[in-house]
Amino acid sequence: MKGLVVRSTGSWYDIIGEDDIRYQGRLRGVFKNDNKKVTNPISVGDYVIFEYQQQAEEKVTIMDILPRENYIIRKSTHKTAHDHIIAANIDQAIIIVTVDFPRTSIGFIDRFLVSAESYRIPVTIVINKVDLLSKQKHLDKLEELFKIYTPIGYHCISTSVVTNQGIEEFGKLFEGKKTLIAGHSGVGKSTLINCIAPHLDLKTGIISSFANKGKHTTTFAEMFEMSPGTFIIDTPGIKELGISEVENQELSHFFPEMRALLNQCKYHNCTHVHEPNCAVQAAINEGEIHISRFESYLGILMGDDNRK
Ligand SMILES: Nc1nc2c(ncn2[C@@H]2O[C@H](COP(=O)(O)OP(=O)(O)OP(=O)(O)O)[C@@H](O)[C@H]2O)c(=O)[nH]1
Ligand SMILES: [Mg+2]
Ligand SMILES: [Zn+2]
Repeated sequence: MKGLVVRSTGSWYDIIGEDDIRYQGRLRGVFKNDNKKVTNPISVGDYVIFEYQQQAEEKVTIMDILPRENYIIRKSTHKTAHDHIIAANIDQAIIIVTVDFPRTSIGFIDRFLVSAESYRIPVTIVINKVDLLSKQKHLDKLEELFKIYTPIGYHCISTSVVTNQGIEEFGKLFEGKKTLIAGHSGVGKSTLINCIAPHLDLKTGIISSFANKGKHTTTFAEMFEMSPGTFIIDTPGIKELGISEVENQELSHFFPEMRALLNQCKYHNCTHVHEPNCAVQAAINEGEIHISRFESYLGILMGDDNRK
């Protein structure tokens, strides 16, 4: 039977079969080694083919995985460890970020956007916890985020579950889609989902006042059906995000504002760093490309972001 993986805890996978029954599956032994580079050969959102085990009806064996339309992958922060597929076959991704409590860096946002752009997965940027922003420097940062990302085509919303700001708009993003929710631990991913789908009653955590960081309350990615045909995937907080599987030569294709200029560079294989008559450099000088975006580009290019 064919099924959709909705939860994975390492060795067991929760699968919704075509018969709408929830099964627990394990991987066929030999299959496990097929894909050596990732910690999880199967991720939430994967479609799989499974067979019943004889002992128990609800325990099944996954025989095969169907080709993925797309996926978001997190490069491991440990050199020795493998990459991790966060979710597969999604229609859109929402990155939840915070100016503070905890702080989300621009570099992190940009690396997430690159990961999504490599499959042309649409991303909305949700800036949560704006109720906590009283200092002018924080309010300036909030404004800056809108200034950086709105002109290059990313929909940005600011939200607060305390004042309800932006929650209605947030709730409208999901209808009929399969949506991945990602971001650092403690930014309010599960809390925001609870706001628009209280029946899910997801566990949420507090922020450590000492480190000003989340405590990794959500431990496994899980897909929920909010209403028929509308799926939401809550995920554990991502600490760092290295970029995997993107060649230096193609990196600028995943920055939409650079992509638009690529055919105007003198050299077709321009890296936009040192070449003469580079349209990207010209746009930076004109203030048309935000310098922070170029800094992220360079960071990824140079591999100083746990890439290697
Ligand atoms: N002030 C304020 N607190 C919020 C807001 N949204 C979430 N929080 C609080 O932030 C804390 C962390 O929220 P969670 O929803 O557990 O965060 P998470 O992103 O799911 O974290 P992980 O599961 O660890 O990845 C909780 O104490 C929430 O009540 C908000 O808009 N304003
Ligand atoms: Mg959570
Ligand atoms: Zn160039």
